[in-house]
Amino acid sequence: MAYPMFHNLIGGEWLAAQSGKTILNLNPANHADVVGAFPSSHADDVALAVVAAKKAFASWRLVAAPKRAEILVRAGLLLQQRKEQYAHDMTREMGKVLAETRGDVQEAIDEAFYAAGEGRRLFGQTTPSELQNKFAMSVRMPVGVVGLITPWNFPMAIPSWKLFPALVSGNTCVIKPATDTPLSTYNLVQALVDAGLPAGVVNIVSGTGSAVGAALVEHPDVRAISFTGSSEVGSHVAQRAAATFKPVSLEMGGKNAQIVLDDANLELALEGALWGSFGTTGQRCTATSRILLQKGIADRFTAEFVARANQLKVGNGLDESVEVGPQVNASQIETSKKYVEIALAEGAKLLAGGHALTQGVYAHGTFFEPTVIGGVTPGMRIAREEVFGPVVSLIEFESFEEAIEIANSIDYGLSTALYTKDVNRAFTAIRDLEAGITYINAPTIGAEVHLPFGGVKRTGNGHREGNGAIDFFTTWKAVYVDYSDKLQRAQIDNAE
Ligand code: UN1
Repeated sequence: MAYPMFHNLIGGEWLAAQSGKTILNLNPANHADVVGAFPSSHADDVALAVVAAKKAFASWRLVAAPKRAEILVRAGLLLQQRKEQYAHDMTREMGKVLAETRGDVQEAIDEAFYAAGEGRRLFGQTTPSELQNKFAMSVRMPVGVVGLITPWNFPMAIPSWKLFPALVSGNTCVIKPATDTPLSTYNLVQALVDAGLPAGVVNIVSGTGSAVGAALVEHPDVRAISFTGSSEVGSHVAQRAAATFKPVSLEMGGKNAQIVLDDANLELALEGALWGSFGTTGQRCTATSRILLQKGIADRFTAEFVARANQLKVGNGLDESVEVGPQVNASQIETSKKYVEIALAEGAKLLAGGHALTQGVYAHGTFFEPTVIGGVTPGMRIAREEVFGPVVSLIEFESFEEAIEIANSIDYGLSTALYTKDVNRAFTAIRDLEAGITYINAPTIGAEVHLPFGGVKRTGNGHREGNGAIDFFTTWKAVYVDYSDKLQRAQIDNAE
């Protein structure tokens, strides 16, 4: 079957990988559907892209920030026009249902307008000097060439979280799209190109993490790396980047808890848990993977939740009636299977799903049943390790304090949710939950682009995307302007 060939974007030109090799992008709902062939690039392609980005940096950094921002506004408007097409492309390459891929494109649109607003802010500070007739201020400077390594689960939104703030700040970029879902990054960058982005300001180099990602991290002229992916890979990235003292922003795993107290609106908690656990087929770093149930409502919640999980329609995300799409690839299916086995071996109970779907309409894709595991205790591996699939654990508790303790007892700290009507407990949870995000009466998924996004512990290394990305993509310069026309010695001439 014929399928399109895609090339790297380097210095404004579309170039094949120097290896001449490609990687096929397959529809996870139907592997016979080949979305396209993308370059299988290596360090030599990365090197070319970095040269192009370095060259473009010399002029891009001098474009006034409000003008850089206008390109983002135009790109945002183009994304609005192309939303439906790009959502279809994304469902085809990634699997999640159309309502969600429309949301993913929308998140990129939101980010375009939000980051564009920074073009007229990029605020620094002024402060009094300790000396007379001397002016002191701090200004934000771009970092230079930045390397962006992005995941497959939000194949347009997450690249936009990195590209747009990096660009408005005056950096030039080399982006490595996820190996499974490069088309959405291409679509995003195409919108930027059509919006008038100069050649070389954004370069795309496709390929595997071990070839392209590693080369970006090690390249001496790449000044910073922004990475979203697993904690294992993130740890390698940070260690390798340390050799050249590159700042690294890491956005990694989660094991997010939704806590439901006895006084909660049960219907709301059920809807939230279902959406948080099985939206995006559980493949979000913010996905609900532990539901903590207070004893008084646990039985009722469990029965209803299991019934609803069993009713979810699994299938090809291009079918508007489908609620849960495929997992992105066979290796993710293996992980889901493995964790179901581990959970059962540890003594937990399978309450719903638990198996790959392989027959009939599912025969040519990578589908897994929405899976609910009950009788889970906080020490079990299924309660502690990230699955990144449609597998959720139910854990029961007695007191509010115990729930907070269980929620915090893991190595991750991205998102948390509490369902209650008790305002005192809500604010106590906001204070005490160890996570970058806490929702009250809303599920663990659904962050908005203009708030800080990121987490603690194994989830991140302290940086934030959204409101916070500018801090990563700029570096401070302190500026002193002495208009006294004489030598004034700091710490000496102001002594008396
Ligand atoms: C992710 O899963 O990596 O908050 C990002 C959310 C989305 C982003 C998820 N807006 O669920």
